[in-house]
Amino acid sequence: MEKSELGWKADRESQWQSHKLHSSGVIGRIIGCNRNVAQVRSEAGCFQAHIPSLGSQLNAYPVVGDWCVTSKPEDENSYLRIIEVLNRSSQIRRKKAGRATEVQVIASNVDFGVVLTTRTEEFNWNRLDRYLTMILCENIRPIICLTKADLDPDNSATREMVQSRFPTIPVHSVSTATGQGIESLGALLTATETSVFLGSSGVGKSTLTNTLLGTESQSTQSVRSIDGKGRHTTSSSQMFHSPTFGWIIDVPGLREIEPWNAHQGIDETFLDILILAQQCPFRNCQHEDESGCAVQHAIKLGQLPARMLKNYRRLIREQREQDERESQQTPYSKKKRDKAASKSQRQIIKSKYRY
Ligand SMILES: Nc1nc2c(ncn2[C@@H]2O[C@H](COP(=O)(O)OP(=O)(O)OP(=O)(O)O)[C@@H](O)[C@H]2O)c(=O)[nH]1
Ligand SMILES: [Mg+2]
Ligand SMILES: [Zn+2]
Repeated sequence: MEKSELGWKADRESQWQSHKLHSSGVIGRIIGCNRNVAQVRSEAGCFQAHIPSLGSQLNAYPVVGDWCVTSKPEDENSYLRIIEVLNRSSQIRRKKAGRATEVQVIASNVDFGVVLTTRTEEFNWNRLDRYLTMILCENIRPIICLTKADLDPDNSATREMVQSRFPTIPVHSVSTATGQGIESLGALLTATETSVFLGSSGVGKSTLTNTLLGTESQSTQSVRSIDGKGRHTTSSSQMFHSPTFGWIIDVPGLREIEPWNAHQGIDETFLDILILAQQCPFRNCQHEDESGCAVQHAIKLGQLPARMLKNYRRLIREQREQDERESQQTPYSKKKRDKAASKSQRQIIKSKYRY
């Protein structure tokens, strides 16, 4: 398989030509990670590589989707050495579950971030907001996929409800059981690009992966009927290739989703609040009980759901906590984080009118 089929883009080639390891190393893409072994796919074939421990000299801890420079493969059974992880064009990042303030990269070099969600009794806006925040703070095109449409008799109303909240993001109702929406979703994906499927356990990520691949590559499992929760069938991330739909990264469902360093992603996801806030009399309005607050006014008029402000506030609070904890850990990291939020709020608001 050629590099371009693996998702290698032309702009990487010139960088690689002048890379210090150009003559001694081989380019490969990490298509699977399980504990400390990675599957690496290169033009020469598919190989295994040991993932060095976290404290090693490697510039980044490799994840699925990464391009890396490896030692030259000797034979099919020998393990490659990962020498360097190349700069990522995008990454899906969250705060590692648990107490430590550390980042976990879930997938990298992704072109499409497909968020899968399904309508149970109440629509879970909070999870959708969080997944979109992770996607929108990166150079990744978002797609929302409402799964198991066959089980939602009002699926077209659900789609419209979600579409009106996110007017610029493609929203598709799909069912792997009836085939509804599969074709129109597939039409967005391209043969040489990479999509990551994100969503709670049991939402149907692996089933949709299999449907698009036309194979049973990933195992799937029915959801516990009592609480409707999945069982975490997929336990490690893996990337699959379809000649039509390109690379699909199927990841395990995440229980805790706290986006990492995601100020810009929050601004993009909660654009409605950002626009209203421009009319608040105070520049640093917290939208609580300040007089004349345009956000609170919109809530009173029923133009903005109160839960949206609640989710927004929670995300902002988490980001502040991350910033504070990180600046305690390393004095310079705060500066780095601020710089990472590259697009200004003004630019984000302006971009709304591009569509
Ligand atoms: N009725 C119906 N069931 C579906 C559909 N898609 C998936 N399912 C079922 O939902 C269950 C869970 O699907 P999976 O694909 O394993 O879910 P997952 O998101 O990969 O879950 P994790 O790997 O645990 O993160 C399986 O029993 C599927 O058969 C659908 O469109 N309609
Ligand atoms: Mg799965
Ligand atoms: Zn306000």
